[in-house]
Amino acid sequence: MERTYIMTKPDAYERGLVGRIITRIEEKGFKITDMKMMRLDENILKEHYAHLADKPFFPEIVEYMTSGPVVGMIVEGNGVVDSMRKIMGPTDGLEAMPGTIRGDFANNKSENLVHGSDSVENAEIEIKRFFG
Ligand code: IDP
Ligand code: MG
Repeated sequence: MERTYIMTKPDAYERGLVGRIITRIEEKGFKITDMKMMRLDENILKEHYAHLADKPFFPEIVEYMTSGPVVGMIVEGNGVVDSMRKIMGPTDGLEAMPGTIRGDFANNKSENLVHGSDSVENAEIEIKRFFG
């Protein structure tokens, strides 16, 4: 069965939106097969966001992502990787359509509530990274 790695970000926790994000996953019919709350550090963020590590805004990402707890989840289902990316909406909350998580709850490109793997291959790498 296809799997993806979903992670609510610290703003979701701070704003009390973790439950509503989980609800959207469940409403779609996907199964959460593992879940844990964590505090991330700079090292794991350099790995997880390696494609952004040399961007000028990387320090802001680290500050944001270490500002509170994240909730990591393994989510299973047919086509779950692409489907969850659709449910989340694009990176920038101002461009995300209403009805998507980011479209409904985010209004910028940085604090956008949720992470979701962008390919089946990366999903397996990220699941290993956060769940071992
Ligand atoms: P994604 O989360 O939609 O896959 P990525 O490009 O992989 O987007 O970026 C990872 C995360 O880094 C984003 O979700 C966002 O929190 C942050 N980020 C990406 N681009 C920017 C930017 O231009 N400014 C500030 N933060 C950004
Ligand atoms: Mg990404």
